[in-house]
Amino acid sequence: MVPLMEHKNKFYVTTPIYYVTAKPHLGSLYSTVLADVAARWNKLFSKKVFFLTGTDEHGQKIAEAAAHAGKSPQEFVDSFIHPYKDMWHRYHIDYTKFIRTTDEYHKKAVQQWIEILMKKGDVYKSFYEGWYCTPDETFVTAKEGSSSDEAPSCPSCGRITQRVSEETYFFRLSAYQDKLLKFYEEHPDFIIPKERAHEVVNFVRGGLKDLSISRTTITWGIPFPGDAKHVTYVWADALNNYITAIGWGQQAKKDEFNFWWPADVHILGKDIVRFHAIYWPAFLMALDLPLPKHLLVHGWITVDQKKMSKSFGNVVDPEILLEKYGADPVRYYLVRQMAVNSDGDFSYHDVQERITSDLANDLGNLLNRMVTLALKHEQKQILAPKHWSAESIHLRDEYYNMLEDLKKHMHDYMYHLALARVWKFIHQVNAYFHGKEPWKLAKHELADFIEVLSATAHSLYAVAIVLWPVMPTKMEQLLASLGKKIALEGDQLQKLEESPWDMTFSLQQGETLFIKPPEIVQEPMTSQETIETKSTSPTINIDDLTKVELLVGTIEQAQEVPKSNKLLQLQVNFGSLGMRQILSGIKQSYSAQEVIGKQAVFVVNLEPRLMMGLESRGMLLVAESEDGQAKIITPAAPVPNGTRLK
Ligand code: ME8
Repeated sequence: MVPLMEHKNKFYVTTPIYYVTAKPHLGSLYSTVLADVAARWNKLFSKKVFFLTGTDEHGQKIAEAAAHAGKSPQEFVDSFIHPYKDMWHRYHIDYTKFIRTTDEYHKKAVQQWIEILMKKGDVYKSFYEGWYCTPDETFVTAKEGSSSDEAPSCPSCGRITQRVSEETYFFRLSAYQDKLLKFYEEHPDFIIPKERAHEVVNFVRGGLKDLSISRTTITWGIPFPGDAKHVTYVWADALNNYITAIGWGQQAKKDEFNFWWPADVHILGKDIVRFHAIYWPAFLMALDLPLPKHLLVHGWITVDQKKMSKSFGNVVDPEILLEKYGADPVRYYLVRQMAVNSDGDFSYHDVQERITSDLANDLGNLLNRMVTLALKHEQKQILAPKHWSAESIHLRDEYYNMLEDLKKHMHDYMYHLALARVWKFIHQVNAYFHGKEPWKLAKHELADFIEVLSATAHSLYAVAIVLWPVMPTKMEQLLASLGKKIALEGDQLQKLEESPWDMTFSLQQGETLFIKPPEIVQEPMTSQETIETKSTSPTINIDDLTKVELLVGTIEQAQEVPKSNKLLQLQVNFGSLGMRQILSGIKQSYSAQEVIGKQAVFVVNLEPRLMMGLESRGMLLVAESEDGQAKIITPAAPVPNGTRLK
């Protein structure tokens, strides 16, 4: 068995390196956000973290795309580096290193790898005759029994393959079949989720053929050492990025390499599992290097149940999402909505729903209500009480339970479950806060009021820390509202778990944490389409809303106002709150007779106004239909007169 390095207080995470034939799309963003979440989560434990991402720049696919664009391959790949780095920066992706496979140190290290393998006899020269899928950069074997000149389709993407017949260097993959099977057996959690391991094991059991690792019919690749006719096969080049980036092949970086390797987790989509679970471990075995601890294999983001890809023309542009919703809400949507272990369909409706319901209503409003109420009652410094009530202790127990469950989900890389668990707790905090009615306690029970503020602040503090890996900027803003900062020294989770809730908070009114997105007018899909933004009023907070007193009343009497072609004079019954005269400009839409007996919604705390010599003490709410007609707003079912809207 290949020995695993002893445990070190470090965490090394990687994303796939992306083919640079286009700007990043939502799929590449998804893998990269997952890696960023993993990196930041480990930083919370004060681990040393190395987060690697980058670009895969060689091979036939890129050479063809460059030719199509009328550029040299180098010019072509260079043009995508800024868009990638810029996008990652704007999505708060805090990578340690961005590797390009055209980097000199990488090219030299790959050549060194080939030389070592040649010396060992793991690489030999022969002839390859078969099929090749350029979009997937993969050799495809024809099905048993099919005629030798019938092009098979690629088992991964379904496209028709091309005939390849050339001299090549082979890697002796077949020699690693048994070792690989033994490794999978001894490391059942190598591939996450486990379901994905079966297909890999079955494939290897089916027999491994030696792998062609050089091409003579293309020139855009790393020159094969000692044989100028050949360039290195793009996957043999690309997979090695995971070791070359941290110094393998450079004498001066030996210690650095030994510190970081093996990778703790490689994150990748299910389309490239075979390369990572079979070829890559075999390459490492050939070097006598330890194998990565885990592969986190996530599903595909689909649009209308079809894989999102350039060729289907259904690519979602992360740039548009960023402009519409901001980086952190999109990160949250991706991590929460897409189950790591299965495919997930993208929809704007779901993005809006997640932001409105989870972020703005459940989390943002809770923070805002708590801080606004506290400051309104001049409570800025919130000290923890000496004794907690039973309800607060119950909430604190739920907080401990949440932390325990969350840690397990995060450890298993089931991030969508981790977020669902945090939201269960946020709902409990909301129920606690509203159940305690602190706005009533503020008037007569100051100690109880402060206790509710303190328990809520302790809960929100923990929520902000554990959600920081997913929404770093927003959670730093939340912490600032509590008078706190993110600390990355020591084990933050342990601190939360051991907290007896004895912190003091210094509350600050910040900007609204999450803004509800306006209704979608038209779904933007690709980068070519322009973004349609609706003009919206500035947002208000809940306190602004409660300033407006909205009551349901029944119109008991109605008559036309003489000489006015707009106004009706209404007498409205508000139950125990009495009758009121309200004038309304609905005469073009309703006759006086039509409105009598209707229940409707009124603003009742507007300043009284004189219209045509008559006093109006309120305003009837109406919606205007497309043809300009006023439509009275009526409760869906009758309610007692004087019912307040909330
Ligand atoms: O395969 N849903 O690069 P690539 C989810 N260069 N993830 C998606 C996705 C989708 N619809 N589309 C792409 C390559 N991805 C090689 C990798 S690594 C040594 C070399 C993500 O640009 C997902 O992680 O085609 C997938 O595996 C990766 O992008 C493929 O990126």
